[in-house]
Amino acid sequence: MKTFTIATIAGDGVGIEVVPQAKRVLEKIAKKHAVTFSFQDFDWGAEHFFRWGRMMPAGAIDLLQPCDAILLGAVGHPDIPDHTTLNGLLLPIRRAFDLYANVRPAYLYPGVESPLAKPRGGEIDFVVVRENTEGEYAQVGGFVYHLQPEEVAIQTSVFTRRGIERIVRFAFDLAVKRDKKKRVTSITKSNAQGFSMVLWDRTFQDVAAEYPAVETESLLVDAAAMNFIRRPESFDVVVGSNLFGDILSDISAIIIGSMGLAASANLDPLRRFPSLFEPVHGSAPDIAGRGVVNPLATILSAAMLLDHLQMTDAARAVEEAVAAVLAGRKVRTPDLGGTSSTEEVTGAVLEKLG
Ligand code: GGG
Repeated sequence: MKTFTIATIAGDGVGIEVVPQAKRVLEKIAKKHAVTFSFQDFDWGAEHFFRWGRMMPAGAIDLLQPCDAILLGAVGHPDIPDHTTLNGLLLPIRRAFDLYANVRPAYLYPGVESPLAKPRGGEIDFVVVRENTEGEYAQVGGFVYHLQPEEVAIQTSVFTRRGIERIVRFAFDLAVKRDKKKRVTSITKSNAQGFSMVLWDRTFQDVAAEYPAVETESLLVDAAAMNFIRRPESFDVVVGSNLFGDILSDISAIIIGSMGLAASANLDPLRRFPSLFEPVHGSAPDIAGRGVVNPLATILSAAMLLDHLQMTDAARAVEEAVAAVLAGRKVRTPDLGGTSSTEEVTGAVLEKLG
């Protein structure tokens, strides 16, 4: 029997509640698909920071590297600055394993209401592909006259042709694989950012020339934000830089009904290192510990993990079970207007899995 080693980092806040729910689903899948998941749980995050002064131990990357995949809950704590939590855990893992493709699907499930008036179930179906290792999140910069009245902060974006080319190519390959609208939309702000984003535009055009069967569109990020609301049904694959992809994927998450439904994969498409799967939402301290967080974003992230492990049937089974629960309109957490608990929603998914 094949065994996959899955590292779990539940992290902080609601992350501690949603990761065990995704594990319940993976355990059920293991029984049905004759595989074993060996979970290695790492208690890194805010509590680790309070005790040891760092979000994860110095050897964390070495501990994760032999695993087949990583499942992450959320990072962030009200008593620790956000830049400390993010730069102490998630961003270093993305960089260490060169997880350059952050894939964030936006699908409006039948039975779920979008806050937008027009789209019905199935009518929003696109994927945001976010460059995940460089750009605005490269952490290059520093302070001059630190903490003095004349303080200066410099934060430099890093855009490389190699980095842009590989993420744009990933987006085109995904559009071909999805075989839907076969359309890639590139997001920049090249009217204002005349170096990095102009390089992005040129690289996009060069890669696009290799995919004549794929339609292309280029939008400035402000126009893209507007069009995600105005014509969400027109998008197929949307590719953007680290910051723009991060921001736009919160819009795409909310127009499919809830942040609690937005899954994501941080992929090493070359499969040299373990890829990381996480809900798009953060640690949500306002609802943490109450047993009401929506587990579906993490369960759908686990489905993406199964896909990455080439357990395609199992991945589809999880997605169909989630779709059936949502179409039933009965068992749902408060973010979707329901009164069910986190555990009850997972229970309904397990029941649909049979
Ligand atoms: N689910 C992981 C998490 O806590 N995400 C919140 C967040 O702020 N992530 C930043 C990022 O994706 O770059």
